[in-house]
Amino acid sequence: MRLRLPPRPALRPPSFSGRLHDARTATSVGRWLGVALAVCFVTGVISHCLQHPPGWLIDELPSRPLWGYRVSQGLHVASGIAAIPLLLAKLWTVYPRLFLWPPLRSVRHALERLSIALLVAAVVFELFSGLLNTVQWYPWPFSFVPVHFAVAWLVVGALLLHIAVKLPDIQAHWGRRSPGTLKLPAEDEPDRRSLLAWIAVAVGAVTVTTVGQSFTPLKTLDLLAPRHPDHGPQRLPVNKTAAAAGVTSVGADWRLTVVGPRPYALTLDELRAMPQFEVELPIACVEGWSKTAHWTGVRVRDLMERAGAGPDARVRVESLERGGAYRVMEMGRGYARDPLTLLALRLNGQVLSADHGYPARIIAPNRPGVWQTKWVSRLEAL
Ligand SMILES: Nc1nc2c(c(=O)[nH]1)N[C@H]1C(S)=C(S)[C@@H](COP(=O)(O)O)O[C@H]1N2
Ligand SMILES: [Mo]
Repeated sequence: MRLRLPPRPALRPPSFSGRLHDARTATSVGRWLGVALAVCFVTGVISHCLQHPPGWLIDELPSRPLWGYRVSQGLHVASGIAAIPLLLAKLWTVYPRLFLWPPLRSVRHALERLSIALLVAAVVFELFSGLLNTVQWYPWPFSFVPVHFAVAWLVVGALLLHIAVKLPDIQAHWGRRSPGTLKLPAEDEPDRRSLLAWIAVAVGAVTVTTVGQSFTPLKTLDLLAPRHPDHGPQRLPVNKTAAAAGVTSVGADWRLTVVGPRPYALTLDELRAMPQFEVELPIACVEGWSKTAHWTGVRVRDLMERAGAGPDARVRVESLERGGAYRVMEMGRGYARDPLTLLALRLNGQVLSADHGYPARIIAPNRPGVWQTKWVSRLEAL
């Protein structure tokens, strides 16, 4: 039986003169994009577990390595940024297929195109919502974290499906000596190599001009990232200033309240009279910047012990801030009993500035910046 194809439209689909819209180029670019998305996904799940752990995980979260969250979130943002030029290159390589005629050949073909549409939409959404989050711009009505996290799973599902469907093509074009590759015109190879080289230059350029926000050896090249690790009071960036948080008048009547079986309150002078510890720990913001600083203060576990709390207690921390998502924070016992977790009073040798949380803030190892609560007024054993 002969299949009757629909007539070609009067308006002819465009023809493409570029010769690199082929499976070999799509495979070359696709595998780098795949690596970037895989790194971005794994580090994103780590970030999510540290920021919003499910109940059973709260006490199991490790407070080591000290730099764990800093590296993982630096990679998350860097791989997401690197994926943007890779995605654009990949879309350029395959976009002539948008104009395939007939657009749908079978149910299988329809499902394949649908899954690609879903994949492209989800990846574009993830990369651009993430990028806008790094500059703290939220031009949408939904809350960023849950939606960004949910769509990440959509990307993974659609990507695995895409790889499974394209596996024969991927195998045929993986290496220069793969069987499918030989059939392509050899004269395109130099063009393909220069295309790939320019993609590498683009990825290198966006990486080198932004990665210094967390990888401080490259901080002098940090031209495009929204935060520079050295810019801010006491040589540390600030996310929310004291003015923005409405914490502008901390007076001599400030007290730290510690609640446990034997609750008590301390003045700032009494806190300063307790044994002080010094730690070298980073603030690692989920938005991508991070920087190590020198903190001095009182161990949270000493404060909790004095209130009669057991070594397994979780700690709830409250800020003077009136509202805001980070006014209240809870830490699992892994962080609460870590000797490096401090209620810090000093930063880089000086009394904390208002923007860094005067009179007291939390600093804990291997934790997202959002949970390094500033302007602390109350600790409670749970
Ligand atoms: N009370 C309170 N603490 C807070 C925040 C906040 O908005 N309110 N922002 C957090 C975020 S998102 C980060 S990255 C760090 C930044 O700390 P820094 O300003 O001292 O560098 O503080 C955290 N502590
Ligand atoms: Mo942050």
